[in-house]
Amino acid sequence: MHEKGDGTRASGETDREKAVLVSVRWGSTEEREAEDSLRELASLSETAGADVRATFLQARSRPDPATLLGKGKIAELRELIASAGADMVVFDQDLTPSQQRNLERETGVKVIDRTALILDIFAQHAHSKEGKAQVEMAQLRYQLSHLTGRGVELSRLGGGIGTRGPGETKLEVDRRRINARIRTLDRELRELTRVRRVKRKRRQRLKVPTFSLVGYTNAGKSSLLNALTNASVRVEDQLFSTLDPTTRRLVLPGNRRAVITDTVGFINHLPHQLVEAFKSTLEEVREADFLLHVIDASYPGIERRLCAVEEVLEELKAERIPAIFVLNKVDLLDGGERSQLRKDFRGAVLTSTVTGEGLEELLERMSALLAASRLVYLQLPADKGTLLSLLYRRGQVIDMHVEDGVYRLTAEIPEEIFHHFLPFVKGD
Ligand SMILES: Nc1nc2c(ncn2[C@@H]2O[C@H](COP(=O)(O)OP(=O)(O)OP(=O)(O)O)[C@@H](O)[C@H]2O)c(=O)[nH]1
Ligand SMILES: [Mg+2]
Repeated sequence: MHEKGDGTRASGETDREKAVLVSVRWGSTEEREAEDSLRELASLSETAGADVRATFLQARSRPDPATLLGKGKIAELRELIASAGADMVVFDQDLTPSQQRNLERETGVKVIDRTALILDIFAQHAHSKEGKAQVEMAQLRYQLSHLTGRGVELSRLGGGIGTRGPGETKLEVDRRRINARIRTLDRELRELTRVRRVKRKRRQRLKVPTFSLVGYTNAGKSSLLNALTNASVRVEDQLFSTLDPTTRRLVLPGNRRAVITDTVGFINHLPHQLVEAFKSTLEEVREADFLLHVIDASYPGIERRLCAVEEVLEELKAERIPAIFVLNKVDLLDGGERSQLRKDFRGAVLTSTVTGEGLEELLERMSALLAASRLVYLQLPADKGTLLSLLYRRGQVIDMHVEDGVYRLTAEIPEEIFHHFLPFVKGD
């Protein structure tokens, strides 16, 4: 996928862990999809600070319940580990605690899965108090789900890459202590969520429409935020470099004011513990008026990544928010590839934060979205008073009468709040 991001870890080459990556394909998974996923696992491993020595792909009709891989393949894997001088194995598939244990016994090295790896990267990249608390919460939940039947001896940070430094303290963590810690973190996070909500409410009261950047990790969301607002948010060729949301003001063509927020990127099989723990950060997405869905157009398999992002948006109940698709990094494409993209993704804006191409067009499109409203006929039940007042504040009520305790309205509704009214729109 991308070149190895050097300097991702301060440590020298010698203490980088040497990893073999394994993916087991079964059922209807296509080979290309599995290879793609394995390439992504390599990026993740390198971002986490490991040195990827070899990869190993097996197709089976169904996984072996004890070890995923079959007996013969385990022997092959053992040889590969020895010849590559590897000291760990990373599985692309989630492992149950007993599978992990069996595999560690069979291979003689540390075995982790994709979820543990992603949690580890998040741990390395968390800077703010909130980010750190969210990551720790996700890790504790992961540990908790992997405690069963294990002589519990886990490192504090979940036993991923980069968490085994010499100064590390191995802790005997039992369920009760994990739970107690989860409760403390939960209290802290609730308070931070409250503060975040207050800030957001203030923005909403000021009626400044919000655009939220969403998309796959490394698509160029932070670069776009910087390019559009001259802000300086950390941009790196790494996965999950942004964990803390950043909000910036923006003046769009036609002198329309808006704010734009950058947040954590998504990935295929984003561990649900993370979605859960990052709920308050991701609330920013759900509460946005519009989404800028950023896609790395230079990466093969755009559709798969689009679907992964759509899945997370659904989980966040943000799938109905109007979105502009932004196909970024088009500087890496030739003319033919660009026109193909224009055909495949009608309505998308092609951008490059490197050459500045498409940025004006994007700003124009954002402005047009703010200006747009729809004329509709609504039937609003009497208990939807807040929606009615929202309509009066932000929209244009053209005609209204009440019948059987139901408001019957003809109104112009701005695009950014339209999704609130969708269930009450009658006919055309
Ligand atoms: N060639 C090219 N590279 C780009 C472009 N935009 C961003 N990049 C590069 O893509 C990488 C990722 O950019 P970021 O802006 O950090 O991506 P992100 O979506 O914020 O990533 P996360 O925060 O990790 O989810 C960096 O190496 C950028 O320099 C572009 O238009 N063209
Ligand atoms: Mg970013």
